[in-house]
Amino acid sequence: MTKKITRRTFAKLAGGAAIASTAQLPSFGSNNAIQDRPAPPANTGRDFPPGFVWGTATASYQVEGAVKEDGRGPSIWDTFSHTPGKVNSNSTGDVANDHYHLYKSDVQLMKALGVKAYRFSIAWPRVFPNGDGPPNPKGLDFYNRLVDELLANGIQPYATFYHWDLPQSLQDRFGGWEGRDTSKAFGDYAGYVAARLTDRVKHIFTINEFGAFIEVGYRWGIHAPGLKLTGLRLNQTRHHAVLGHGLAVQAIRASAKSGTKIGLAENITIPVPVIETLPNILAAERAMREMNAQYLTVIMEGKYTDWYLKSEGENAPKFTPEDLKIISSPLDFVGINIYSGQFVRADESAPVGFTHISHPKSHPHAPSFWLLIVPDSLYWGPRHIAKLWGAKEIYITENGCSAADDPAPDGRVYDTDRVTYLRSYLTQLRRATADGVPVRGYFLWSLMDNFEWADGYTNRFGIHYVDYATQKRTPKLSADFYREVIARNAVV
Ligand code: GBH
Repeated sequence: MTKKITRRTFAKLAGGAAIASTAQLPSFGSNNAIQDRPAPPANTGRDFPPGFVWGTATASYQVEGAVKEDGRGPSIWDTFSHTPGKVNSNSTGDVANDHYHLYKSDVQLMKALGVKAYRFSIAWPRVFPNGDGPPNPKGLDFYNRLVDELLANGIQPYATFYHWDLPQSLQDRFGGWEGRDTSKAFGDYAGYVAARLTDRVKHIFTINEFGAFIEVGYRWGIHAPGLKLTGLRLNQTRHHAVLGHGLAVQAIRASAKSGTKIGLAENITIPVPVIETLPNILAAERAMREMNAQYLTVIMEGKYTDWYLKSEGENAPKFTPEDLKIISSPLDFVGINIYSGQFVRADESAPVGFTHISHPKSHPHAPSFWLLIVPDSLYWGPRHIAKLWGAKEIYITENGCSAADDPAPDGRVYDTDRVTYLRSYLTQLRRATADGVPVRGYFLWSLMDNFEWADGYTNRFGIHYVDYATQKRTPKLSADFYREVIARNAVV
């Protein structure tokens, strides 16, 4: 039976004060004055460690445009996006956000947010138009200008050396990552760039998302170069990608100024214990190694897991012990891109002791169908990495979501769904730092809407809305949210 609460009873419950006017709002303290209440709310239980690095991220082909400028060579994404039917509405990155020309005002957007770091990627075909051979100094100059502009505005540059825009010439001559020569060319390019930028760039990510550009580009054919490899050819291509990473780590170490930190940015598959029991947590840790066997596990452990080699049988990649040493060259930090997770539970009858629980159809997701909402992934991802491999520094190199983002009549975008997503994910990240997981920073994907690969310009991920007809950027509600998070160093 529910008792009807009268206005009077409510006033009593609320501490005896009348609620008729704002001057006499109910108060729980002895002093009723509204001014004495803490405002803004305290950060208790929501704060991040001091010095936590808040940043935003983008990638060259997704924002730069200027694809024919200053001697840039073509990349596999130019070829792919210009092939009819490959990208939604046949969109291309020819102009994209014109960041190549608008980088100074884009740095001002970051400054207004208060970010401490910007993660951008270097277009390999700007620096080496053919992938190898003669460099193109004018191409590297763009990144010199960008880095100087960032530093002049108090923003630390974090550079990714490969975010999928492979020089077309390497695809034509070596089959891209199918060929070991591409791994070698990547190492050479990385050493060349590191020698010229590390007087100012102190953090380098070799490769962005092995698990995406190989699987989606060389296996599913949905991204450039649009191949559908299987069996040994696929496994060998995966091997060449991690080998390229290892060669790059070694080349960067050899040519960089001291104090340069090297890592990667991998979209690991994150097993989340479906209920946090000890057996499920241990099962999730076993799952973590197996679900990432071809990429992060071999990089961290210097060997492929027994289960991966066994299950691939004669299609397992061919490699030498020397390859494994190169692949597992020590890193200074581990970067992970986290959007979603996979629920698992312990299962003694399964080969490695875990079972993956498929999402029901009703599990909520962002407009991008693959982006299932699993906030706990931002807790378990870094925790698994610290626990399994003893990583001392971890960065969340991407996190964010797509949203409908229809501008309101006042021209602004009130992306409450993105704010809700970010708040719930960051709450889990904060749980990780509070548990002592050494997460040093977080890069929100993305600073602004941009070319979303095969989705073209649909599925916006930015916290700034981009009107592509005018190149005008407008902060969304999520930009206001992020500015507040940064200012308070806390989930808000
Ligand atoms: C990141 O990938 C990328 O690093 C970034 O460039 C991108 O803009 C951002 O996420 C948002 O998507 O078409 O069915 O094959 C996140 C991992 C891997 C998720 C590829 C989408 C393609 C699904 N992505 N995947 S499908």
